[in-house]
Amino acid sequence: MSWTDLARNGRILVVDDAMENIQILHHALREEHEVLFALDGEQALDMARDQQPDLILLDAVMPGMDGYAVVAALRSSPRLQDIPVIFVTALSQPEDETRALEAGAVDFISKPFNVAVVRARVRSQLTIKRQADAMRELSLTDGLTGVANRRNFNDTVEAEWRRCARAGLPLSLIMIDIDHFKLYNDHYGHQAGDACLQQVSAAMKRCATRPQDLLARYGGEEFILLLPQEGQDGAEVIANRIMDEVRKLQIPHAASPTAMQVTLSMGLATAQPPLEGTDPSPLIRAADSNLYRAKQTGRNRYCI
Ligand code: GH3
Ligand code: MG
Ligand code: MG
Ligand code: MG
Repeated sequence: MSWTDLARNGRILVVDDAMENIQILHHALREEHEVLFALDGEQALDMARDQQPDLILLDAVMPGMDGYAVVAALRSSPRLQDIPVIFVTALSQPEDETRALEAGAVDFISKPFNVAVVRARVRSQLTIKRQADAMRELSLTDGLTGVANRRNFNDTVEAEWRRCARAGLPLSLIMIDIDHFKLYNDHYGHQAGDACLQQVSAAMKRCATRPQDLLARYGGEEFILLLPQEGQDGAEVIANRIMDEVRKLQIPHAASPTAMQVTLSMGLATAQPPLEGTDPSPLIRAADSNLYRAKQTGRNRYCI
């Protein structure tokens, strides 16, 4: 994608207590972007939460919650803190601008403004935002399989643990390891091994599709599936589904001493409410030791 393409088609939230100011900005931006608007600070925060805009153009002086308070609220919310904010305001003193930048705005435009300059600054901030989003996505994704990486899992499991603890919900984990994968590599070659990892992870991903489910590559040929709000029965259903899906792939494994095709071993562990403490690591250890038992007792199975 080119530099200019990156900057187009963003979703922009315009916040101003004067409708005519909103109309001017809407007119300036609507050809390239989707423009939403809010007439006060509270409405702006609600819109930001519901619509997740790529950029906010924010008036400073508004009755009730002013622009500075809106930026402060955005910056203190984990879900909203990465949305860039440009002040567009009749204020024009250096201290107004400094205060806005210190509060967390990325740019400051004084009224009256030049429309072409506003468009250009908007494009520039959208480009930076897209690049930051892409970097973040890369830093959380496993390069070979496209599933979450271990860092992503570690962050997510802690957040989900806290959420389930608060809501009185269970949380389950499935630790998954490919059987005799070293022999697979030795027999078919490392590239075939990579392709196998891709196929198996795609099949596993099809088995847990709720938005809160997270499949992560935990190590070389080891994966972990995070199932928030899922008790032991639900986790077993998903484990069986994964077994079926991978069996259906029918990936030949002529070197395996236990099966003619690629199989998995799994360890399941469930924390029932009330979830204690804030540390999911005992549950991860439990899933791991159940996986070890599945290996010890013949592979191609799950243990609870
Ligand atoms: P077990 O059934 O006990 O799990 O045996 P195993 O051979 O699967 O287990 P082991 O831990 O001995 O070997 C794991 C193998 O996975 C060794 C390593 O070369 C391979 N592996 C790890 N990461 C990758 C990868 O990214 N690509 C490929 N092709 N192989 C990998
Ligand atoms: Mg105003
Ligand atoms: Mg293995
Ligand atoms: Mg392993």
